[in-house]
Amino acid sequence: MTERPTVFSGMQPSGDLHLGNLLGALRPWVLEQHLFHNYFCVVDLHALTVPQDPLALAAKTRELAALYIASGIDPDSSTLLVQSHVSEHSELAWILGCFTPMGWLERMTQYKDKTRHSAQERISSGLFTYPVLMAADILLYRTNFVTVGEDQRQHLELTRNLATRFNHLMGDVFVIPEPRIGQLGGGARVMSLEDPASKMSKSDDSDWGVIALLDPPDRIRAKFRRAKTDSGSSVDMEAPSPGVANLLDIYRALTGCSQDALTSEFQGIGYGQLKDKVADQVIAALEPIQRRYRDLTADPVGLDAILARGAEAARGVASATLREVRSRIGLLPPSGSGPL
Ligand code: ATP
Ligand code: LTN
Repeated sequence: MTERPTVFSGMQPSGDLHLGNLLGALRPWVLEQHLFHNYFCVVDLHALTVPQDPLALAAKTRELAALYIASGIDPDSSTLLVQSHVSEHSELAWILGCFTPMGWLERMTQYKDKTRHSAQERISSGLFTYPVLMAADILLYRTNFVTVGEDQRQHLELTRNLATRFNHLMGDVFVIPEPRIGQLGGGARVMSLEDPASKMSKSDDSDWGVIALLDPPDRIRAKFRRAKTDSGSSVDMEAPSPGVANLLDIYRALTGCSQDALTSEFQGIGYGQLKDKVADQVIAALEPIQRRYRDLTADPVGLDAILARGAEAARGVASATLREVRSRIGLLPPSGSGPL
């Protein structure tokens, strides 16, 4: 039997998970889970790149793990882990950082976007080296594919370049991973309901543009009713404005319907009706996730046991990769761990 390719992916336990995270990442993970050997990670060390309240971070870490499972990740067939539980991530990140030219990090658009309005003194160096830790996450597991939203493409490119550079300088150690982005068609990038020119984002200042996965149904409906469309009143499928196109994309991503079916359902209908139909689909998709989430969080001990099991399994693979890296670059093995 041939080995299934490895997928590694992760999300930060900061802010509330939203519909963009679900359609851009979580749902593709779940739908393709049976095709791959999977690692799904709660990247708590990445969350530290901006200030966090300690108690809230711990709670968010459990919450995110529960949302992974509630959304359909099966912890018996996929490895579910918390990044900081496997210290190899931090160690490899340091080593890789020493192989990363500053210029590569200076070109990262996410870093530039996130720091544009901040004074230099307030930006942590962790935010700058964020993509190196992400590369370490991925490379530790000899990952073949990384399933993420479009906005992570540049980070993936840096991971590939870094792995290629290391292999070239030190001999082949790393598998070069490939991005797996927007394989499901529409919905690869969900836009804010308030400002359809920017992506739906956890760090959005206003809550009205963002559908949180744990929002109650009436709040979801209210947010869709307020969603920005345009000065028209009914759907023109030939040339929908960005706000309308975003609503149609969400509908298509959730129902999996074809473009023809979408056109016959929505051509010429009023914006009010469009918004209600999309809200209905979102509410129906989130209801079972919210129910399972409540059950899981009622048993934090059970959840922690799942995470302990995941860390144990991950450590086995991660430590083997790190051992090889250490040996290639000339770090002396600790006594008792055998000859170089
Ligand atoms: P922040 O705005 O604080 O950067 P975020 O909402 O972008 O947070 P992340 O934790 O950075 O969320 O992203 C987790 C995953 O969700 C990534 O794979 C990312 O590509 C995907 N993702 C995030 N926002 C969207 C979106 N609006 N549409 C599609 N995918 C998204
Ligand atoms: N930067 C990613 C989160 C992340 C990640 C990873 C995704 C950290 N490490 C490894 C895939 C693989 C984001 O989605 N914001």
